[in-house]
Amino acid sequence: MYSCSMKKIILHADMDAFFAAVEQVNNPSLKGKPVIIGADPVKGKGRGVVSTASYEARKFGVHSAMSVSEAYRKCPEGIFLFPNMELYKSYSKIIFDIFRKYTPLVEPLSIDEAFLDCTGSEKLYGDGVSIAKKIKEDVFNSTGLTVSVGVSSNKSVSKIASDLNKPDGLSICPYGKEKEFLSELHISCIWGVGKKTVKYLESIGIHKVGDLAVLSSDNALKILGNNGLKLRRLANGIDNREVIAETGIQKSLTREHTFYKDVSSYDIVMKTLFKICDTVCYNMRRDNLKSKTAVLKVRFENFETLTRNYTFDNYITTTNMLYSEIKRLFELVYEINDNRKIRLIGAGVTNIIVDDKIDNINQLDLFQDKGLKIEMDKCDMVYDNLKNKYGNKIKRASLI
Ligand code: TTP
Ligand code: MG
Repeated sequence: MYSCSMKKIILHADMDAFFAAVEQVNNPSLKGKPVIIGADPVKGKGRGVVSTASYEARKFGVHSAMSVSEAYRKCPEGIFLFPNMELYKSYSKIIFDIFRKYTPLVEPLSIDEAFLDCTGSEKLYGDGVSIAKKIKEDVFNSTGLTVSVGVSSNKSVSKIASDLNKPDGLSICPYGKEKEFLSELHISCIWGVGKKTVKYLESIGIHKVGDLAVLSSDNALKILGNNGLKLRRLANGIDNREVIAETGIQKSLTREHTFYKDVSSYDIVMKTLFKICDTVCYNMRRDNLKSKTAVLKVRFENFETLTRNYTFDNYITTTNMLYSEIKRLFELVYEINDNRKIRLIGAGVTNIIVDDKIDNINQLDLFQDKGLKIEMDKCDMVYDNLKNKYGNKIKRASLI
């Protein structure tokens, strides 16, 4: 029998000490010095947290998310700078333009990090290792910055690999060796294994990825609940997720909200996310846009920004379908970073297609859903009709 699965070349690229490194190339007098990006430490009395620290500062034990006052105590000679997001964004653009030279399939994860599916680029640029080397060189020649790259046949392994030899790293996992590659690493490297899960797994003697990989599926389910089988697959080096490219055409429909004051209340975040999902879904139904991929964006108080996505088997049609997935994605992110306040959240859909074949859903009679081919929530239908008629003053009771 022929197998339809094809060996892929997936790269994960992550800039080294990004904000701090940009400051250093932008101002050469900072080269080789401990640079700490965050707030003013006010001689150890300042508030706020560290966004990142140069590798020189990391030697003193300074790291992202530490309070600036603690960073000051560990490294009083450090050069503390406020973040200059506009500067970092301009460098990010140069870097992502370089990534897109090597493949159109670039999925950004944050301002300094992306997956690249280079499967189709072999003829032009050589195998995965050659492509990774070229990208590293290109980024360095254009910006003076270093990037660490992981190369393997899937997202999860490449992401783990890029972190193994930072800074200026290049780590390769040969095809077919994924499981061995991971087996001696600590479980915390697995995507979705947060602090709480690590603590629990260690308490029952599971420390290495290899320990997780050998669990029977029954045990994985018993120990880790619904996520058990997925985490066990990842521990075995198996990950079939596609790299989802961001293109220039309107392919996404998202909304974001910056809080007036950074928030730590789960309820406020959830309410805001529901509101956003509601608006996005209404617009999607109104304009006959269809998507299977939900996206979430979270920016923490220290400007760390994460995006997560999930692709359903079916199209997202109801507000509740989108909202429950966004909620799940948020909870995955939040477990890892639980004590940080949130500055901004965003949600929506990506990989949109416009479907002209479906009649305008809004013209259908309220409860006459017999002939409707796509699943549609009745509450959404009533809501859409009222909103079309009376405009934005129509609000869901749950949001009043
Ligand atoms: P990271 O890639 O996580 O960190 P980094 O690039 O500084 O260092 P590394 O070499 O370990 O990759 O994050 C990218 C940027 O995002 C980082 O330079 C600053 C910002 N950031 C925050 O603002 N807060 C945080 O807690 C983290 C982790 C990152
Ligand atoms: Mg980085």
